[in-house]
Amino acid sequence: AAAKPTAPAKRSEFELFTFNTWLFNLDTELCTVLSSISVACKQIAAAVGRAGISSLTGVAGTGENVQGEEQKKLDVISNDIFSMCLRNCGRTGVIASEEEENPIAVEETTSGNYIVVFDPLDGSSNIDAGISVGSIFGIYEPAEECVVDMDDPEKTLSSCITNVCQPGKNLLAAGYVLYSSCTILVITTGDGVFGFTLDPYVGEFVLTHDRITIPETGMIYAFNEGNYQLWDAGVKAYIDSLKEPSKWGGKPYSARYIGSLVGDFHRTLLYGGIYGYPGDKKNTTGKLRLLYECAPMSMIAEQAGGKGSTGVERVLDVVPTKVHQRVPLFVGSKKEVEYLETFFAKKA
Ligand code: AHM
Ligand code: MG
Repeated sequence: AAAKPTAPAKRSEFELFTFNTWLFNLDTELCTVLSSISVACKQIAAAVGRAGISSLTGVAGTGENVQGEEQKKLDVISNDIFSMCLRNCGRTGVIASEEEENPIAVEETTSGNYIVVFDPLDGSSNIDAGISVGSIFGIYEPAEECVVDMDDPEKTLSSCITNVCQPGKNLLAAGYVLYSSCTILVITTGDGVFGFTLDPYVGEFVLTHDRITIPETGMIYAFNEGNYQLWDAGVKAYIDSLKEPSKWGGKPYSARYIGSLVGDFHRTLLYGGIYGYPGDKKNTTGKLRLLYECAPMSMIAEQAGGKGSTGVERVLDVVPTKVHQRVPLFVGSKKEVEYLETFFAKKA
């Protein structure tokens, strides 16, 4: 059942509308999964905040992950925290992480059987400089009954992959947690977008952003322009056009790029504008992963009145064929993403 919570008028300055209160409006099984994710993210926030003090910066020495990227200590820790919380909640059938090659069938499941996809610590190249990072997650219902056959690991794995490889339009819930000057959890269960800020004194996520809507337009773009020479003519022409003062009759757009999807997306959600990671000559499908980066962010954008596109297709319609599949991503204000799409249409 979709949540329809809106914070009631405050009766006292001490009254808090917490994430846990909000969760009571949901199906109890889903509520248990989301509650476990919020606990994982509180733990990760604590680890990120103390990284420099407790020697948690730097690489883990575990070598490259499935993405061919060197794992940081905090990537490994965050993945362990996320996985343990999801296993312990007893309601997840399959989990798939950016940090693990294959999805995992959860033996501890008692009921619920949700499929959870996640990137436990996105933007981790920023950690050592104390710059914003985040966690991203999406939750699906099983596409088929999950086969867990300990004598046949291949059968189990193929069933897990089928359950995980669902288009974003099937998502029951999507969210992220930004670890920045404050820790903020943003979530949708298909009925609007809500933001909860972690009160460090009380230890609870408190509703601070009730039904977020993204501005229809916005004068900020977030692209890694270092890749400009590798882009297609359409993307180059689009970015060039944003620098023309005449475009909307006013000043040129501002460029902002943290290099942390969660931070760049969160600013776009609140202030408007566009975030983009195009395909390029070297990586034709871009860098970002469909299942646990592009699809959850696109669901949140759509639920807030914005758009998520590959340039030629709605991100939520893309059916994954691989767990770690990449797609180009353009997400943000509706009119900004539609304007970008006209440059792809010209090319076709
Ligand atoms: P990660 O999952 O390995 O952290 O990579 C994803 C990150 C995003 O947060 C960010 O938007 C992007 O990579 C930045 O990439 P680049 O450094 O190529 O601009
Ligand atoms: Mg990531």
